[in-house]
Amino acid sequence: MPLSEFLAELDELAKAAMAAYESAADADALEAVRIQFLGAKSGRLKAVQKGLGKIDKADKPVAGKRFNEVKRQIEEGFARIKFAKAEDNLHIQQEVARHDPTIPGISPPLGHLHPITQTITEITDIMGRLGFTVTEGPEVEDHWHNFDALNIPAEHPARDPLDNFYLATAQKTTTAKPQAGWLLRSQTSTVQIRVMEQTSPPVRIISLGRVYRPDTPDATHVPMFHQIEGLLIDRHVTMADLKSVLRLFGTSYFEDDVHIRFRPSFFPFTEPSVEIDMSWHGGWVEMGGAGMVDPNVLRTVGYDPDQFTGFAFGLGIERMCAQRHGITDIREFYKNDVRFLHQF
Ligand code: FA5
Repeated sequence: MPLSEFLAELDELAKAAMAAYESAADADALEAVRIQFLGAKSGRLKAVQKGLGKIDKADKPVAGKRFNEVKRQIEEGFARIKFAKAEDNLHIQQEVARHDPTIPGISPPLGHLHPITQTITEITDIMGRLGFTVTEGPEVEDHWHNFDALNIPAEHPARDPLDNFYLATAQKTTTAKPQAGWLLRSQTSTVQIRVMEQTSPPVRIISLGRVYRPDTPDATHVPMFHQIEGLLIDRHVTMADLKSVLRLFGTSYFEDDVHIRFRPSFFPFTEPSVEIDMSWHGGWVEMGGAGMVDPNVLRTVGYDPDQFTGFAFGLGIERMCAQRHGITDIREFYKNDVRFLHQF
């Protein structure tokens, strides 16, 4: 093989390698080019090296010297381009990482409290400011606290199995109280009894929690809902106190000058009993029931009705929350549609 042809082949290879290095898009492509030219087995340089054996003996030193130069050139070219590309990348990364405090941050999506939980917190705050402390009672109740002690006699329709979730668990056999058995409480009025059984008057409490009724779900009914129970027992308590407390409470919760209207009603544990309406946007909205605690109830828990009187009220929390936010169907609270819940 003539020397000139071999040298031209080497020059060609060096040029091709440099061009290929330049056009490699990333580190992987660059490495592929290196293998293509410098690969120990089937690299293009290796192929050209084979021509070295066919060079005249006299020309061999020149050809070998030039071969080594080109080999070094291709190797150094690779190292240089690799370094330059890494530098470029670093600059790009630094550009991206440079902090611009004027760009709004990316806030991670955060959950928040359920609207009913928010309402409970708010109501607790308002009633706390009016001097009421929070108490709790069990959701699984016995008949005594759900009915008997609340002056609801054995044959009363409020005990109808169609209106209550009775539990088919073992009966409470040790109690001396009548109507032993368990149910999911149908009202928070049970807590009135539990508190009065354990405290001497005066009493000023609220209790908020879940209650259960086998009501068919509709826009204003769900089978599991929440009530707030209020109870105030002291000397000389009257219906006027009840109305004042409810008005202060309504005005604070609805952030409006709410008025209270009482309509005659009946609850076995209050006498007299009323339905509570609150004025709202020009109309009257029913919020719950209330009344003066029945002397029978006071006697049952060992209070002297000649010394102490008191009022009690019970309001539906879902309906209050719906009213305030303009929700027309309380079932929305329990569909777990985050698009709905996210609005609160
Ligand atoms: C009672 O539960 C009485 N314990 C209230 C009471 C307490 C009276 C203390 C006197 C003294 P009532 O069954 O009306 O009353 O229920 C009270 C409120 O709970 C209703 O006005 C309504 O706002 C709400 N409520 C009743 N049933 C449902 C239901 N299925 N879904 C959602 N809210 C309901």
